Amino acid sequence: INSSGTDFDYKDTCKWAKEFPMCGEKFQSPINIKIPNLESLGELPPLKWNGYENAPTTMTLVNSGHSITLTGQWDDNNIPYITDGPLTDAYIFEQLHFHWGPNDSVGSEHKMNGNSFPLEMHMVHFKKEYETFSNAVKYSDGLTVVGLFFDISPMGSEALTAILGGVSAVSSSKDPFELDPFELSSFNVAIAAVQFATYAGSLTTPPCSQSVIWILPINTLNVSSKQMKKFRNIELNHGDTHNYRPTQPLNGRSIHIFTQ
Ligand code: SG5
Ligand code: ZN
Repeated sequence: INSSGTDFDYKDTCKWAKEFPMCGEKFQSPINIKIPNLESLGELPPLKWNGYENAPTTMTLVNSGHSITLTGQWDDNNIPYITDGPLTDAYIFEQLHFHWGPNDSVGSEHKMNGNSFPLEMHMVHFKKEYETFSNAVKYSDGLTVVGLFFDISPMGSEALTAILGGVSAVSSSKDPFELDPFELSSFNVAIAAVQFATYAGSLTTPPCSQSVIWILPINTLNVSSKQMKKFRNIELNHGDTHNYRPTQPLNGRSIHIFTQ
């Protein structure tokens, strides 16, 4: 619910721009990433994950009505942040959440060579110099979101198990659920030594602020069918059965590639 008392749904995402004008701007997300067309950023330093091995003191899962969102509280100096790669400063971890759909052929927001994945996870970070997430959203380099793609595999993913352990408590409830704290490093370990695509875009939900440096590893992690079933059981606002926005026009932006 925004300040004018309205909310958005996924039934007609083209209507978002009527109430949220930035959703109609030119450099929106998600996009389709065509791998053969990428330009190389050359010799970038590897992306660096700092403090991801630190477990938080508390960890909370909440159903926002648009996704499930995981947040944590870390002691001073223990808070996870990323640096280097295409980034010019430290970006502090804010939250992670997921996008999915009613069946395995859809769900991810970004596409790779026109292909969708059943699940996409977003690790949202804000630029340290802007101090807070809500302030950082006002700047074109305010946020960086690392998006991870998941594909179906019988084994699923251990890291998802820890999150999904709390999902039944929030599937039909807006009450926050306290998880047993765990470190987030399993996700970045899983994408060690892979290539990344990066481009400038927006939040994929209203208000669609064009404040995001997107970082997308070009590989997939595993999710089992049983794990996907748990995502699809989460009750979203307005009876939505998916929470992905369709891909948006590139409008001349370049997508760069780099390796860790
Ligand atoms: C917004 O952007 C919201 C997120 C929302 C993303 O700015 O942030 C806030 O409102 C600050 C609290 O919503 C929440 O965090 C709800 C608790 O994403 C989601 O988590 C729901 C999909 C959109 O982010 S994205 O561009 O990475 N998809
Ligand atoms: Zn997202």
